[in-house]
Amino acid sequence: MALLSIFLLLAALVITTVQGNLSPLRWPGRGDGGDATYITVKYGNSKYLISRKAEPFDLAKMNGRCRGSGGYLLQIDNRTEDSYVRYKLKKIRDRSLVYTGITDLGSEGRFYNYNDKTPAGYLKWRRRQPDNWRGKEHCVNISRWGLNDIDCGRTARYICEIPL
Ligand SMILES: *[C@@H]1O[C@H](CO)[C@@H](O)[C@H](O)[C@H]1NC(C)=O
Ligand SMILES: *[C@@H]1O[C@H](CO)[C@@H](O)[C@H](O)[C@H]1NC(C)=O
Ligand SMILES: [Ca+2]
Ligand SMILES: [Ca+2]
Repeated sequence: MALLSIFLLLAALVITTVQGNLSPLRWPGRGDGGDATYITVKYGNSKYLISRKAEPFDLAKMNGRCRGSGGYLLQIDNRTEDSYVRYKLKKIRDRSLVYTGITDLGSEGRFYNYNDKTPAGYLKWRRRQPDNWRGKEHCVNISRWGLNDIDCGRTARYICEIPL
Protein backbone atom coordinates (compact mmCIF):
# COMPACT_ATOMS: atom_id res chain seq x y z
CA MET A 1 0.00 0.00 0.00
CA ALA A 2 2.79 2.37 0.94
CA LEU A 3 4.57 1.44 -2.26
CA LEU A 4 1.45 2.17 -4.25
CA SER A 5 1.12 5.62 -2.69
CA ILE A 6 4.73 6.39 -3.48
CA PHE A 7 4.18 5.25 -7.04
CA LEU A 8 1.08 7.44 -7.39
CA LEU A 9 2.93 10.41 -5.93
CA LEU A 10 5.78 9.94 -8.38
CA ALA A 11 3.35 9.59 -11.27
CA ALA A 12 1.64 12.81 -10.20
CA LEU A 13 5.00 14.57 -10.07
CA VAL A 14 5.94 13.36 -13.53
CA ILE A 15 2.61 14.50 -14.96
CA THR A 16 2.96 17.91 -13.34
CA THR A 17 6.46 18.32 -14.73
CA VAL A 18 5.43 17.27 -18.21
CA GLN A 19 2.51 19.69 -18.13
CA GLY A 20 4.85 22.43 -16.99
CA ASN A 21 6.93 21.80 -20.08
CA LEU A 22 3.93 21.97 -22.37
CA SER A 23 4.18 25.72 -22.19
CA PRO A 24 2.21 27.75 -24.69
CA LEU A 25 5.54 28.45 -26.34
CA ARG A 26 6.44 24.97 -27.44
CA TRP A 27 7.92 25.28 -30.84
CA PRO A 28 6.32 24.57 -33.21
CA GLY A 29 3.00 24.54 -31.50
CA ARG A 30 -0.64 25.39 -31.74
CA GLY A 31 -2.58 27.66 -29.47
CA ASP A 32 0.55 29.60 -28.62
CA GLY A 33 -0.92 32.98 -29.39
CA GLY A 34 0.49 33.16 -32.88
CA ASP A 35 -0.18 32.28 -36.47
CA ALA A 36 1.62 30.14 -39.03
CA THR A 37 4.51 32.59 -39.31
CA TYR A 38 5.08 33.81 -35.77
CA ILE A 39 4.72 32.87 -32.15
CA THR A 40 3.26 35.96 -30.49
CA VAL A 41 3.76 37.08 -26.93
CA LYS A 42 2.94 40.37 -25.19
CA TYR A 43 4.89 42.29 -22.65
CA GLY A 44 4.62 45.88 -21.46
CA ASN A 45 3.85 48.15 -24.37
CA SER A 46 5.01 45.70 -27.00
CA LYS A 47 4.10 42.54 -28.77
CA TYR A 48 6.88 40.18 -29.81
CA LEU A 49 6.67 38.02 -32.91
CA ILE A 50 9.12 35.14 -32.94
CA SER A 51 9.48 33.61 -36.40
CA ARG A 52 8.83 29.90 -36.56
CA LYS A 53 10.90 29.08 -39.57
CA ALA A 54 14.68 29.33 -39.82
CA GLU A 55 15.72 31.21 -42.96
CA PRO A 56 18.88 32.92 -44.21
CA PHE A 57 18.94 36.12 -42.20
CA ASP A 58 19.14 39.52 -43.80
CA LEU A 59 18.80 42.64 -41.64
CA ALA A 60 17.04 44.77 -44.27
CA LYS A 61 14.71 42.02 -45.42
CA MET A 62 13.64 40.81 -41.99
CA ASN A 63 13.31 44.34 -40.67
CA GLY A 64 11.12 45.05 -43.71
CA ARG A 65 8.88 42.17 -42.74
CA CYS A 66 8.64 43.46 -39.18
CA ARG A 67 7.73 46.89 -40.54
CA GLY A 68 5.02 45.20 -42.58
CA SER A 69 3.61 43.97 -39.26
CA GLY A 70 3.78 47.48 -37.79
CA GLY A 71 7.07 47.16 -35.94
CA TYR A 72 10.77 46.56 -36.31
CA LEU A 73 13.39 43.92 -35.56
CA LEU A 74 13.77 43.48 -31.81
CA GLN A 75 15.32 46.35 -29.89
CA ILE A 76 16.07 45.90 -26.20
CA ASP A 77 15.45 49.00 -24.13
CA ASN A 78 16.01 47.86 -20.58
CA ARG A 79 16.76 45.01 -18.23
CA THR A 80 13.17 43.92 -17.73
CA GLU A 81 12.52 43.67 -21.45
CA ASP A 82 15.76 41.73 -21.86
CA SER A 83 14.82 39.27 -19.10
CA TYR A 84 11.34 38.86 -20.49
CA VAL A 85 12.48 37.96 -23.99
CA ARG A 86 15.19 35.65 -22.72
CA TYR A 87 12.74 33.98 -20.38
CA LYS A 88 10.40 33.31 -23.30
CA LEU A 89 13.22 31.92 -25.41
CA LYS A 90 14.21 29.66 -22.56
CA LYS A 91 10.72 28.18 -22.61
CA ILE A 92 10.92 27.42 -26.28
CA ARG A 93 12.54 24.04 -26.57
CA ASP A 94 13.99 24.70 -30.00
CA ARG A 95 17.41 26.15 -29.30
CA SER A 96 18.17 27.44 -32.78
CA LEU A 97 19.82 30.73 -33.49
CA VAL A 98 17.56 33.78 -33.06
CA TYR A 99 18.52 37.22 -34.37
CA THR A 100 17.68 40.60 -32.89
CA GLY A 101 17.72 43.93 -34.71
CA ILE A 102 20.92 44.99 -32.94
CA THR A 103 24.02 45.46 -35.08
CA ASP A 104 27.40 47.18 -35.27
CA LEU A 105 27.61 47.16 -39.07
CA GLY A 106 29.66 50.16 -40.14
CA SER A 107 30.51 51.17 -36.57
CA GLU A 108 32.53 48.29 -35.16
CA GLY A 109 31.94 47.83 -31.44
CA ARG A 110 29.22 50.48 -31.31
CA PHE A 111 25.95 48.63 -31.33
CA TYR A 112 22.76 50.30 -32.56
CA ASN A 113 19.20 49.35 -33.52
CA TYR A 114 19.04 48.64 -37.23
CA ASN A 115 15.56 50.08 -37.78
CA ASP A 116 16.02 53.62 -36.47
CA LYS A 117 19.82 53.72 -35.94
CA THR A 118 19.37 54.65 -32.27
CA PRO A 119 22.07 53.35 -29.92
CA ALA A 120 21.26 49.96 -28.42
CA GLY A 121 19.47 50.57 -25.13
CA TYR A 122 20.47 47.61 -23.02
CA LEU A 123 23.11 45.03 -23.85
CA LYS A 124 23.33 41.98 -21.65
CA TRP A 125 26.14 40.05 -23.32
CA ARG A 126 26.97 36.46 -22.72
CA ARG A 127 30.30 35.94 -21.00
CA ARG A 128 33.25 36.90 -23.22
CA GLN A 129 31.01 38.50 -25.82
CA PRO A 130 31.03 40.53 -27.97
CA ASP A 131 34.25 39.24 -29.50
CA ASN A 132 33.79 40.20 -33.17
CA TRP A 133 35.24 36.80 -33.99
CA ARG A 134 37.38 36.78 -37.13
CA GLY A 135 36.45 40.42 -37.52
CA LYS A 136 33.10 39.67 -39.10
CA GLU A 137 30.47 39.43 -36.40
CA HIS A 138 28.16 42.40 -36.86
CA CYS A 139 24.73 41.02 -36.00
CA VAL A 140 23.44 39.97 -32.59
CA ASN A 141 21.68 36.78 -31.56
CA ILE A 142 19.82 36.32 -28.33
CA SER A 143 19.39 33.25 -26.19
CA ARG A 144 18.55 32.43 -22.59
CA TRP A 145 22.18 33.22 -21.68
CA GLY A 146 22.29 36.67 -23.16
CA LEU A 147 23.50 38.29 -26.34
CA ASN A 148 26.28 37.32 -28.71
CA ASP A 149 27.65 39.03 -31.78
CA ILE A 150 27.54 36.70 -34.76
CA ASP A 151 27.88 36.94 -38.52
CA CYS A 152 24.81 38.31 -40.25
CA GLY A 153 23.79 35.74 -42.85
CA ARG A 154 23.12 32.52 -41.01
CA THR A 155 19.98 30.49 -41.32
CA ALA A 156 18.03 31.40 -38.23
CA ARG A 157 14.89 32.78 -36.68
CA TYR A 158 14.32 36.42 -35.75
CA ILE A 159 12.11 38.48 -33.47
CA CYS A 160 9.95 41.46 -34.41
CA GLU A 161 8.81 43.95 -31.79
CA ILE A 162 5.47 45.65 -32.39
CA PRO A 163 4.66 48.67 -30.22
CA LEU A 164 1.06 48.54 -29.00
C1 LIG B 1 11.27 48.55 -20.64
O1 LIG B 1 11.06 48.53 -22.03
C2 LIG B 1 9.80 48.06 -22.41
C3 LIG B 1 9.81 47.97 -23.93
O2 LIG B 1 10.15 49.17 -24.53
C4 LIG B 1 8.72 48.96 -21.87
O3 LIG B 1 7.44 48.47 -22.22
C5 LIG B 1 8.85 49.03 -20.36
O4 LIG B 1 7.92 49.96 -19.86
C6 LIG B 1 10.25 49.42 -19.96
N1 LIG B 1 10.38 49.28 -18.52
C7 LIG B 1 11.04 50.13 -17.78
C8 LIG B 1 11.14 49.77 -16.33
O5 LIG B 1 11.54 51.14 -18.24
C1 LIG C 1 23.48 32.72 -29.63
O1 LIG C 1 24.00 33.45 -28.57
C2 LIG C 1 24.37 32.72 -27.42
C3 LIG C 1 24.78 33.71 -26.35
O2 LIG C 1 23.68 34.00 -25.61
C4 LIG C 1 25.43 31.73 -27.77
O3 LIG C 1 25.87 31.05 -26.64
C5 LIG C 1 24.82 30.77 -28.75
O4 LIG C 1 25.73 29.80 -29.12
C6 LIG C 1 24.27 31.48 -29.97
N1 LIG C 1 23.48 30.57 -30.72
C7 LIG C 1 23.91 30.01 -31.84
C8 LIG C 1 23.03 28.97 -32.44
O5 LIG C 1 24.93 30.32 -32.40
CA1 LIG D 1 31.24 43.51 -34.89
CA1 LIG E 1 30.62 36.61 -30.90
